[in-house]
Amino acid sequence: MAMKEKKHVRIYNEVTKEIFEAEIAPKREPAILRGLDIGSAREKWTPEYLAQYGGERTVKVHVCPSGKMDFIHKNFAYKTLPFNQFVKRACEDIHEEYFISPVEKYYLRSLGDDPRKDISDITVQFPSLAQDINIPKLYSEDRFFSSVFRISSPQGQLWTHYDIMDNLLIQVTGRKRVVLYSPRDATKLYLNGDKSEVLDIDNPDLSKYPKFAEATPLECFMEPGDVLFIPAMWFHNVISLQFGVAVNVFWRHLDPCYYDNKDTYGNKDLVPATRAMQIMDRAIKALEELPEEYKDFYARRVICKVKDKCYSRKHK
Ligand code: AKG
Repeated sequence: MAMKEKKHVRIYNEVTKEIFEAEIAPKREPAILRGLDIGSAREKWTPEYLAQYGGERTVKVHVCPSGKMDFIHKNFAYKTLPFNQFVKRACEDIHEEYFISPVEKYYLRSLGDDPRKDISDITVQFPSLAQDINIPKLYSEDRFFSSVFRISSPQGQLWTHYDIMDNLLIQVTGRKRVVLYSPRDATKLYLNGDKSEVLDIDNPDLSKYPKFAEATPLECFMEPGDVLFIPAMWFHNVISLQFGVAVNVFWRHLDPCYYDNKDTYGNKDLVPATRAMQIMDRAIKALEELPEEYKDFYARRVICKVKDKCYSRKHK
């Protein structure tokens, strides 16, 4: 079975907050925002500069023998390194000092001071570097949730996942490819929590994941200075084509009552959604008490009911 042809993310130039709020965010589709002022970081953030100004603060990083990180078979380890050491290693092809292999790859998703309680905010964890970046204020500042460093070795690939908040991914240095899938493709992505089990999106095993062929990929290649708007729940898979530094900002675009207060990553499902999933687990348990043919019959009825009542008219 052939996979669907890739579509391309729409590019907008020199967008203002007014245009973003009136025309782009309401579409609920990813968009590349080009020509925004992201500050002097774009020129300044060489590996040497990052190492000097990021200093010795320790960071927890993913270390993987190959670029393709596999969350199912856990082919990576979490290791702690001083930030300057990490940057040095992440831009090397072959390492003199290493954990697993001389060609291992590194990936940083920065965390808060206490990752269980604190939210990543680069102005708190990396104040001198944060001065160099101008985060485009396309959202109301009182909605800000977190700012996260994403620093990757060349060929580092992050699995397909979704977040529950709106997001601006600011590519500061290095090129990367991002492939996105609509929230409506959730049923074709073989989800395990917030992640897709289909790791090799370019050569998927369609005998194991046949429905993946029906998902429609939306692709973009980000250049330094590009900002990608990733609306909440849009799945994204990211590969760094070069050593690259990005900062992403999440903000709460919905009423604060929806969000789980214990969410430090911006990826815990909204409170009513978590409740619905738990109720569904209980419904499944109840169905399992039935003889096979009744279970099948009532499962179909439950699905019909959920579809009729809950699918959006726009997408039925
Ligand atoms: C995000 O912005 O949510 C990402 O997952 C970006 C990952 C990356 O750019 O490395």
